[in-house]
Amino acid sequence: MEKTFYITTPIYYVNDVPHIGHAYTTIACDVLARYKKERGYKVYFLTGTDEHGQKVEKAAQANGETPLELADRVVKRFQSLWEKLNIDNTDFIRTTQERHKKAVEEIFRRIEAKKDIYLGEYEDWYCTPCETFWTEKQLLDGNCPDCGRPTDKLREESYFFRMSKYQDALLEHIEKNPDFIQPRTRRNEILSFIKEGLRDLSISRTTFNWGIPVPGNDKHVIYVWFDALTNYISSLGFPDDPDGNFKDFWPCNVHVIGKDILRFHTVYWPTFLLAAGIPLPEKVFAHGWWTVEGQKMSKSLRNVVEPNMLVDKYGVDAIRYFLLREVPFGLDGDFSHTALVHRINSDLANDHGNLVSRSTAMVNKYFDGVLPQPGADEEVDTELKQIFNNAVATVDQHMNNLAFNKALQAIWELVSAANKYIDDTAPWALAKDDSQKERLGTVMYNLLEAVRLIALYTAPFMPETGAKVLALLGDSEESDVTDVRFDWGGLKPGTKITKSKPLFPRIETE
Ligand code: ME8
Repeated sequence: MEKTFYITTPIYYVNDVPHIGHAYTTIACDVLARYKKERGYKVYFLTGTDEHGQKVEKAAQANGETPLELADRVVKRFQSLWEKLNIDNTDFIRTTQERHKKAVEEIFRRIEAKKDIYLGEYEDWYCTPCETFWTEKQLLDGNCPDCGRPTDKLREESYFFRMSKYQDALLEHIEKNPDFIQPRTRRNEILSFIKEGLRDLSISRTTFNWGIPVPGNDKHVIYVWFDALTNYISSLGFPDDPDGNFKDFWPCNVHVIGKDILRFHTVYWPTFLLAAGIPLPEKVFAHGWWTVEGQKMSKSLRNVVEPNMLVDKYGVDAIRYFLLREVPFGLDGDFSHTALVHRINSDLANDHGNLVSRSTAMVNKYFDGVLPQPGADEEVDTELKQIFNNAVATVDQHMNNLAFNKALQAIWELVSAANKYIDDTAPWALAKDDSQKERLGTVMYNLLEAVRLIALYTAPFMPETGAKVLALLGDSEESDVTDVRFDWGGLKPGTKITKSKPLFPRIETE
């Protein structure tokens, strides 16, 4: 049976334009999706936009447009940014699409049929920016405990989901599946939240219109989180096409999210699914939060980092690399131009870029650009091969743990090993001695093979650079990506090797 892999980003609200935080999550998912493809998996990678709810309705009103006009406009901003960042998603879901609406209605009906949805009355404090209800007790000085902004007292008729009924089942699931919520600190946070007791959840609103009407009672619209979370199955063709993508890809392998929306994904979503009789996702991974030059990103501080501008200035691969290399996935991080420039100059221009230029230049100088046949191994060659062979499992383990920075560290150990191999074998000295021609050929072969493997490893992170380097080595068939390509010895002697231009020009700083 074919190996499959399903990965999702959150669907982003259209009341805000995309910034570096959104780009971060989406790039991380793209990297893992590309990596799994390289490893021979059939991959489904989903992203999209969350277009309903009061927040979007209010933003549209403020702009003097309809919510759908706003959504149509902002969705283009997201889609063009993903294109610019080389995001290779399988589908893009919008919650205003008919296919999504059908899925939301169906899951609502299923839960209602089980008598786990009932009509009641609500009185609580509502934070509109967070689209969340709070009890009086949960408020901090009368404000939202999550974002600190003021809340409004709301009393309304509402449909409720019997979330309390699923408390024990959810606890048991989390306890039996230690990897369900990652990282571990997040898991502990959710465990103690559930142990405090789950209340029934209000899942409809009557105070505004912008949403999917409750089946059979269009005075109510369905709560935006009930609506939004369903995107993860509506994209797969649930409920109309149970034998297609839904069968192949559900349950999802990993929902990647920011830590801000952990509770929705690890309490609400799994209990909805339990009630609807649908299997739970395998894993929810919550990454950390980016600040900018030490400060929280906010429109009022005018410090929102605009990804389009960064790409124009530094190039797409440098941005993708930096975001995943700089901060362990799961921890908070700070974005600074100094740190970015430092990474570009040292890791990319110096370590990786120089390796590729020196290697391709030498094979051109000594062998007219035709890859020689390797001869017998010396100790230094065996060591190099061993380092590369060991990396296959190490990198794979880090990628499966979404430890992108560790995977990159392991890959850069390969870069260092290859650079050290050049110093140790001193090809320029071998070239001066005709009797060492065969030895020089072995060194060149091993070096270029190392460059090929590094290109394969870096390609999910830096697709343009990866493809560029592989093309220099006469390998342009990106489609031919299978596990075997990670074995040592894939380059064919006799291949024409093109001399590389600098991959990453150094950025001059004052
Ligand atoms: O919450 N640092 O959408 P949203 C890191 N529509 N990541 C950040 C970030 C930052 N400073 N800012 C945003 C929603 N993110 C809902 C989701 S899912 C069914 C519905 C990223 O537009 C991070 O992934 O507010 C966070 O979880 C997401 O954007 C929130 O996007």
